[in-house]
Amino acid sequence: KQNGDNQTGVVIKTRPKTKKPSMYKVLMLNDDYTPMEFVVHVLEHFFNKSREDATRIMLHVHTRGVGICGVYTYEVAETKVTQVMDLARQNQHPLQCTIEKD
Ligand code: NFA
Repeated sequence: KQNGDNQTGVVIKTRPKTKKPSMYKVLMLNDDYTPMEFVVHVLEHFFNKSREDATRIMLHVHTRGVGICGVYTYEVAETKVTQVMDLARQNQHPLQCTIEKD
């Protein structure tokens, strides 16, 4: 199919078949052991948050139990979860992140 007049005077329009990707929230879970400063560092380093936003999100997770680090395409979200959990494990912190469809 093409756009435009196809000999009949009838104009058929096609839409581009591009689709917006599904988006996924990266959630962070509270625990009793991961230092607050480590969580703030993670939010600054992997989720590009300012120190102020990182501190706000960390305190939200600390008090509410769960919070949103950011919203990304699946592959980016998965990569961030892996990076965060790898760094946490290296530092022997139990910090957990998960992905949830937006
Ligand atoms: N609850 C942790 C503490 O008191 C801090 C923390 C915040 C851990 C957010 C995980 C996520 N040290």
